[in-house]
Amino acid sequence: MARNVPCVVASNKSSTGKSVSLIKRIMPFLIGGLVGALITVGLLVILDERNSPSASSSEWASGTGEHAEDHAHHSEEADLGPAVDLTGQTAVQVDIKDSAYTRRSIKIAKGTKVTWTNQDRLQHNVMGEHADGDETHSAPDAADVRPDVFAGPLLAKGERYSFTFTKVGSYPYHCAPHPYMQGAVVVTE
Ligand SMILES: [Cu+2]
Repeated sequence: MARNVPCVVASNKSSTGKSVSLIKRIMPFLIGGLVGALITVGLLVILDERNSPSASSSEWASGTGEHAEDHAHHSEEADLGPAVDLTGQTAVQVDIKDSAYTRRSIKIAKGTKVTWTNQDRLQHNVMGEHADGDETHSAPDAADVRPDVFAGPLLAKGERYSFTFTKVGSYPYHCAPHPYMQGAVVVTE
């Protein structure tokens, strides 16, 4: 019995010794984890602080976003270059090549028929500006194409779409699956 007590103590000691050494072993991980957590929290706070002003500035920007879009629009229109004057012709051709309309901006006389021909393997279409037209969307089915609506079907290589412009005005257009493809038709008397 007398031996048991020190034995128990010894075993206690050894177990506390073990748990102490366990803590010693774990401590670096605990500290590491704690430091990691603190760094993470710190980063989150910094990111949050960065986000909140940018969120409010983006809100502010979205207030002026329309202006920004306007500018983008103007610059896009400027990018189309000066309209090629084709007012002397009654039928006009525009090729679609390398995902672009070859004559991006044309000026025609009222009643002129414009024909777009796709030279790309990629399918393209031609359709007048509309809501959400700056996002990728589907082109009208060939069966739904109407002669009085400026919206053509997807064209395979070599296929063409024609539209006769009967009203004076400016007709910006784009490609449904590739809205960055843009062009314009200006119709004069
Ligand atoms: Cu396209």
